[in-house]
Amino acid sequence: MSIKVNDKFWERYFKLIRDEMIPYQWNVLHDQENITIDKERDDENIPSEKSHAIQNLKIAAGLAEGDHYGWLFQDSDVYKWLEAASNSYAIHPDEKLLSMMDEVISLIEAAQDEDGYISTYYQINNPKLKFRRLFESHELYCAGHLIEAAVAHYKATGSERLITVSNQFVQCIKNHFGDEEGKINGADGHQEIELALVKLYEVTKDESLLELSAYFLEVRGQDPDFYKKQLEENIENGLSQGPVPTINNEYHQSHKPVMEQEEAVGHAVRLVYMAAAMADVAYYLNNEKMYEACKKIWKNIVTKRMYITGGIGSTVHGEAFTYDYDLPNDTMYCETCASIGMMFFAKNMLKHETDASYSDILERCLYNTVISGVALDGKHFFYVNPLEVQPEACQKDPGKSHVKATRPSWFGCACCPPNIARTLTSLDQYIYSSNEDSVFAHLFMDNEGEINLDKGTVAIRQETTMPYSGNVRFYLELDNINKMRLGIRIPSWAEDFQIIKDGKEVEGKLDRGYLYLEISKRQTVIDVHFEMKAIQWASHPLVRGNQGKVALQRGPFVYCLEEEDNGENLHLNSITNQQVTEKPVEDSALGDIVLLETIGQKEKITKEWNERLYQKYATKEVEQTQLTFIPYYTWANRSSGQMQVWVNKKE
Ligand code: FUB
Ligand code: ZN
Repeated sequence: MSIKVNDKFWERYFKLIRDEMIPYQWNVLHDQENITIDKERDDENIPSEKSHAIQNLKIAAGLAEGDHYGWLFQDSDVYKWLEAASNSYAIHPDEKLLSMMDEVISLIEAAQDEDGYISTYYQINNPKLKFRRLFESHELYCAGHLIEAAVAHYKATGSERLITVSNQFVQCIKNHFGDEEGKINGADGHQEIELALVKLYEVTKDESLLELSAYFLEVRGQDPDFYKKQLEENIENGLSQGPVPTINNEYHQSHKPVMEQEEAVGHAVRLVYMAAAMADVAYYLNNEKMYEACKKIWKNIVTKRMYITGGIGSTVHGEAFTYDYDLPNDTMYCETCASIGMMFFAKNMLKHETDASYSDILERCLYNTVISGVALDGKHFFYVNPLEVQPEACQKDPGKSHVKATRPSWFGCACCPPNIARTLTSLDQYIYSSNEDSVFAHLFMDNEGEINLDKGTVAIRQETTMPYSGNVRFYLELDNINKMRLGIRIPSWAEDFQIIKDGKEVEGKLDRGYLYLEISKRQTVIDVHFEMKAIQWASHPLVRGNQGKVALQRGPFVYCLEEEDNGENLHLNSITNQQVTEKPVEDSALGDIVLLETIGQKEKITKEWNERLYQKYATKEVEQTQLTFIPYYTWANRSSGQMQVWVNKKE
């Protein structure tokens, strides 16, 4: 499949990534950008003086002297940058970018040990503890990001340099890990290599990579004491390793074998990276039991533990899931990377079954939490994506130090910024999937390309007014095929739709949220019209904080109120039964957007409240107010102020 996205909405992001994010992130990784790096939360142990990521590689390569600086996984920032740069190069080849990538690749080659190992923290500061503190070491997590970068770089440029580095590291890993006597029989504390190995398999067709991935998935949780035992062994072997922490197995999803895990627990990014890998391995190895396990985890997330914005992770403590229906709007985590991981999970679930419940979530994550993670200038980022913010609380409530009212320039832990860049530049891989005789359209954006089916090729082109309104036109041209099926996702936000094939309205067959059309002419034009209007969503009654509230959505975008448009004390506003109108604005400070407006009510703070905190209940005085909603992803791009997604509803 080869698809090129030429969509106005997304091309703005590709350009932003190419012109701003990639050069900016390159400078930050080289410690050449004059910025303040924020701690992701109040914690004096967070390394936030500088990135030092390139310098760490130089030191490991023997090209500079000094100590490692930053998190144990600082190398992954460089690998994710390289992946984003490769994807961007594929969209828009550019010699300067190619030479920047070559420079970094040379450094990685130089930093790699003879035996294939690379992890600059352990190489520089702690060689004796290589692979011996897997609960936190992130060595295989970094290997995974290296592999993903290698695959992207190979696909974009044809160069095998990083594939060679990856293969050498994989061999080193195979030499150390496995259930044979004398090997380490366990997995990294942070899942990532599992999904990366499948990607490497996809380009090399080396089946041992699939087996290694399956091994890492299946060994997790077999011995819940594995991480603890590793630390105890270090003590027995006289290896100095600092204080021994208590291991929280749920945090690492190592409390039981993955096939038995039915709920989303622990660190949210780890969980969804793991689940994405499980879905992929299950697909390639035809492992029905593993797919069934994925379905249980998926169901638990989307029916009980996910925010309407596609955010996951209800608490900062362990950046983790908590319990069913616990979705606080102002203390949540909703890490950008976690929603990116949900996109990976959804994409891989779609390989098993074309079911709109997967692609709806993919779209929800992408158009809301994922792009909320980057400011419209491409140089400021959210790690945590709240659904309700009061800036004073971010500053004065220690329990909300992780919630930022505006996007910082960078973080001590910089996992999210390059993750956004690499994901958005790979959007072409999320639009369609196919099988022997069908093409499935999951996302709607202008694009064109070719998809290979068993008997031939279909040239496909989408022209659409999405995400602003719901018109999509498909042009199909069959080459060597007599017939095929096109499955078109009917989004959950489209209350009605109409399909016109070669000028005639058709009904098609609806199955699990996809409308199927039989295509038998060489050239076919299909027009789809999705009704796109503001919808008011309610939450399950057990989501305590959303009781009596609604959230607005139009098309793929969830909306929010911001103080800039609505004044302070957003919590005093209510939506009434007045009509919600749409107001398209072009070239605004927030770009081209459609505002939603309605006449609501605002509770007055009457003078009786002066000097009082409580008084006997009396009917509240309200005044009419105009409420203006903006797409959630655009919030915090103008001023620092309050923001709220869920708003009181008065019948
Ligand atoms: O641990 C590596 C990355 O840093 C995780 O995926 C993020 O949640 C952040 O903790
Ligand atoms: Zn992150």
